[in-house]
Amino acid sequence: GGGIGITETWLKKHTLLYKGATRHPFILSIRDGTVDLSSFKRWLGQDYLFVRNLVPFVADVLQKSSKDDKDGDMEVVLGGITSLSDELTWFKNEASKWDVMLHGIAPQKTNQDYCRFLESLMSTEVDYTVAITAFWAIETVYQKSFAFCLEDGSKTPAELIDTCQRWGNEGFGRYCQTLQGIANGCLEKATDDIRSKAEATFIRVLEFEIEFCNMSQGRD
Ligand code: HMH
Repeated sequence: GGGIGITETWLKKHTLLYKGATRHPFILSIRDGTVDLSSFKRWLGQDYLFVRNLVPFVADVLQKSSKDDKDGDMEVVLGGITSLSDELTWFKNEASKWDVMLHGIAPQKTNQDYCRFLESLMSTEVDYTVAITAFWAIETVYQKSFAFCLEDGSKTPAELIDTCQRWGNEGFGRYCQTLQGIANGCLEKATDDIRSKAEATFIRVLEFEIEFCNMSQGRD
């Protein structure tokens, strides 16, 4: 820990893409209170399906973290799985509040593509460093996006505060920083080949996150 890590240099290098994901018009519409409720409901249903697919991916990250001696990583990733379990419960409650029928929802193409990408990262050929970097990026985009909707000056509608709190809370922020520290530690020790694969994966995650927001707005 301490100092500037490799992920921090990537966040600077790919600022446009990172802002594209964390300051997406969908997020900005939540923050300024102009969000289209049909977009929000579409996001809710699709994100529930996405999180269901995130579980096996993170279970694979957990398995990869349990190989060799990845000091303490396994417990952090295990905590991540617990948090996804809570998220699934939350989605079910939230969906019933908004009259969204989770059982009847089919994944849209962008969602399918993103989930297929997650599946590709579950291959034994994919290094732990690449997988944990992807996981850090996936969680961090939501943390930064929703925390922005809670900052001073935001006009997030009262009924969406709970959603923003889900990922925008300080505890989730600390968890994302822990993931970032783990990713940085792995990346420092990694070969150039693995490091460049991890960077390409990070970029791909940002692109998928942008597409996911586009999809939620019906602009896919
Ligand atoms: C699309 N990205 C998407 N959904 C989520 N729930 C997260 C990231 C964070 O878990």
